[in-house]
Amino acid sequence: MMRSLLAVVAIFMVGACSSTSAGSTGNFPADAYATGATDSGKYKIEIRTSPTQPPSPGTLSIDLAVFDATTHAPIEGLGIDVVPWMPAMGHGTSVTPTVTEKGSGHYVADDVSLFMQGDWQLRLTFTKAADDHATIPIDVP
Ligand SMILES: [Cu+2]
Repeated sequence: MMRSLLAVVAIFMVGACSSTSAGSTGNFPADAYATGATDSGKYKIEIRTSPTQPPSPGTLSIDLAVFDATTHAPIEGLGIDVVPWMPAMGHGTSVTPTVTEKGSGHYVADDVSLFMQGDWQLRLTFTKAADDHATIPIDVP
């Protein structure tokens, strides 16, 4: 009787854990994986990766936190184009990431296809509330 009750509890806990693992909208860790600044120096960007950080080769979701380099105020209302690029091999990806603004300066890029191990870049183009570019290095170990 006691043993079967423990089994039920164990199954429930496994189910609870798997339901909190990241989907395409992502659960992102507290610590940034990489940081960078825009070409103008006006804005800084932190990135976080999901479903794992560091990322494994494959399709990721990436949280982009964009804030003012001086005041640290979050920057809202940006359009952001994300181009993954592997500079050592001179290739990008066949899949174009989609970017969704989440508020408070956070933007989530889904379908980021970092399909090989190695050093990648996220080449970012900012439009609407800004006119700027940034290149953020991202290592896929
Ligand atoms: Cu490559």
